[in-house]
Amino acid sequence: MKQTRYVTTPIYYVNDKPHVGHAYTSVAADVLARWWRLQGHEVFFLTGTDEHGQKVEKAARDAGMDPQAFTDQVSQHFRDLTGTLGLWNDDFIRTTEARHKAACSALWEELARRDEIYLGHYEGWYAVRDEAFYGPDELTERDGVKYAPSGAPVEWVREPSYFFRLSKWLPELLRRFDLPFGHPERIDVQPEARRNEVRAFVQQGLKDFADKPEKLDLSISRTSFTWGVKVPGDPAHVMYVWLDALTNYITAAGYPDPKAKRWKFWPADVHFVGKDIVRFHAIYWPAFLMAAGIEPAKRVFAHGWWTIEGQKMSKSLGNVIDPVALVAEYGLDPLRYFLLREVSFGSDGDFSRKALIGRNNSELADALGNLANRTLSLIQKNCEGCLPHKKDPRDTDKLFVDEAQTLPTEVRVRLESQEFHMALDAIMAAVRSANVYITVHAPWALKKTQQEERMAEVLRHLHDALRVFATVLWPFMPTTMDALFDQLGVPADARDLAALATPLPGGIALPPPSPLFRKIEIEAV
Ligand code: ME8
Repeated sequence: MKQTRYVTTPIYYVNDKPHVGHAYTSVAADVLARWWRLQGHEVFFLTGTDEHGQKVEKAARDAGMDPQAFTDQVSQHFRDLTGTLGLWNDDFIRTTEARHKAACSALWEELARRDEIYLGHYEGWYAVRDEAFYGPDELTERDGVKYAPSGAPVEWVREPSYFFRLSKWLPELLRRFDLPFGHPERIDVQPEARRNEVRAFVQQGLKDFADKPEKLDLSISRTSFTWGVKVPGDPAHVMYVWLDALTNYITAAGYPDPKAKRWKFWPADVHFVGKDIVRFHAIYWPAFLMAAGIEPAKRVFAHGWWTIEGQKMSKSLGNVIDPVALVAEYGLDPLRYFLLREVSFGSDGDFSRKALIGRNNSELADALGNLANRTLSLIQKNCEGCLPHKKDPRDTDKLFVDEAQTLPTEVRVRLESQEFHMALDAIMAAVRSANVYITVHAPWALKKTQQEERMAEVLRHLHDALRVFATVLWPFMPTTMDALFDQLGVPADARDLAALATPLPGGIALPPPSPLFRKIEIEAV
């Protein structure tokens, strides 16, 4: 039976159009999903939109629209973006869909049945922008307004509310955070710094409220607005938008139907999130699930934030980057490559046009593009356009041939731990070695000195290496690598990792090559 794999992006708020931060998470999840597809796994990749809550309700009101019409419109921008970014997602979920409301109600009822929910009164600080509650000691005050650590203004809220017994689950969470790697019950929060942050937050809470742990319970319903999923049996309340939103990950897997076709994908392998929403995914979400008797996701991976040309991305600075414009300007694959190459996944990074152009020109156009073009042009010109037969490598070829052959294993190890930048580092090191190899063995000169047999060998080793590069780079740049596969004569059913074990037959005709990447002029920007 095939191994099942499940990866998610956060579902995006529809208060505004998509920006480059959204594109980043989505591309990372797509690369991992495609990598698993290359390995022959059965993959479920989910993305979608988060459409309830006060923040979205307010955005609809500001636009002078009814919330449903407004969310239909903005959600469509996110759905269109999956096409623009070349995502191969298996589903696109909207929290306003009937299947999702049904899943939320079922989860609520299960929690109520297990006595994990009680009715009380909420009094405290709430930030609409973050859709989050904050403790008084987390706030700062400026000009009479109080702010959350995220910079969002908070307001005082006092209303009847249902509570979730979060306090009860915190010790169990700590136990699971601390289990060794590979333990089936471990909740793996990555990177390490985020795991420590989440652990410390839970530990501090347990210490501060040792004698009144119920203070750590979570308010999970609101009565002051209506744009949300109604609480079963008490329609004056709508569910807290994060309980609603997090549930999307099981809705799409078919919850509450245990016989659903997709339930085999749960628990998810990786939830990709930005660093600002780790708390929700690493504390609340696993606690809700454990309380309902459902296994939590295996890993939460939090990536960093992008600044834009050295500045925080913000509407007021007018520097919010539209990913659709970026794709139009630089092409999809250079953008996908840049996002995962430029910074280590998990750290913050700076988005600059100069850096994107630099990576495109030196690594894609020069190093990889020229290597492919030189090799394939020589095969066209000097081998009558036919792939040379495979021969055992001579001693002087062995190091190069081995490096290419072991590359997929190295990439696998890196991608299994979501070190996209390290996977690309290893691939680019191998591309550089191939450029050294072609320069040292100079196949263009061998023809002239009547060493045609040797020339054919060298070109074949280069062709084999290019096939490996196309395979391991396909998850990152699917369109361009499909073009490279075409030029290399790799048939459609041989474009995966297992197929690399079977060499292409010598003698097959290859099409004339054409450039894979274009160089971008810095002056043009
Ligand atoms: O948080 N760089 O949605 P959202 C990188 N609906 N990532 C960034 C970024 C930046 N400059 N700005 C934002 C939500 N992001 C909830 C999720 S999931 C059940 C509900 C990231 O549209 C941010 O970190 O506000 C987050 O992961 C993602 O964009 C979606 O943000």
